[in-house]
Amino acid sequence: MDNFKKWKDFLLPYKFALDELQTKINIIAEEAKFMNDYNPMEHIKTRLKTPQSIMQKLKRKNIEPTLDNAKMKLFDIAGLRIVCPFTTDIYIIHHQLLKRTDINVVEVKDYIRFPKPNGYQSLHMIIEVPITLSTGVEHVYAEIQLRTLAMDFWASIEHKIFYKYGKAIPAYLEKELKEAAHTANLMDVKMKRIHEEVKSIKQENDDEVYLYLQQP
Ligand code: 0O2
Repeated sequence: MDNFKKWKDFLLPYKFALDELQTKINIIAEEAKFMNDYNPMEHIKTRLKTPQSIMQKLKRKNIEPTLDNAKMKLFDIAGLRIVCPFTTDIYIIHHQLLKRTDINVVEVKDYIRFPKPNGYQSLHMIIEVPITLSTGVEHVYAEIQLRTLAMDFWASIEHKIFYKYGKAIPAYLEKELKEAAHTANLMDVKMKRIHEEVKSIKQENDDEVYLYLQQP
């Protein structure tokens, strides 16, 4: 079998897993909008790791770069990122995913409560998705990353600059990176507080209008 066909066959179930997951996540968002008039997700992004990136990751982890090892030892070949307005939304979606019976949550890495040393924050969920193919059911691993907009801003820029830089980052830059993550975190906290205050002002106004309308 030529190399291209081999990779195409290997990656196909991961693509299907992403298609299925995306549909499930869209339904969660649609239902929330319908029930609460609020969407806990800003945007969703999916990506399949490239063959080159799969092999590089195996080598980085000192694992022999074979397709079998990729299948058994890498859990983020299929990746889905959910970017939320607020941290509270992340944990709400996380709980909804934990309750589902059509996927199996294998591992949760909470880099929000316990950020990485460089300041990276996100909630990672490794899940197993059953995919029904003509040949039978295949169980495929996928990684869901949940982040706020501020965390995503930090992580996306950091990924461009440093992630996989391959060398030790100078200490003063590492410190600045951490400070930037802290600033992103402060912004999350501030925006959440403003949101809560606006909600309570709106509630007071609605209550006043209601009482006014109740008057004889
Ligand atoms: P890419 O290019 O995004 O695909 P481990 O549990 O440590 O053995 P792993 O898989 O490295 O193995 O787990 P981890 O730490 O949960 O990282 C998984 C993914 O999270 C990474 O995938 C990144 O997408 C993201 N990530 C983790 N740490 C950082 C970080 O410090 N900065 C940024 N920007 N992203 C991070 P890949 O395959 O490493 O990279």
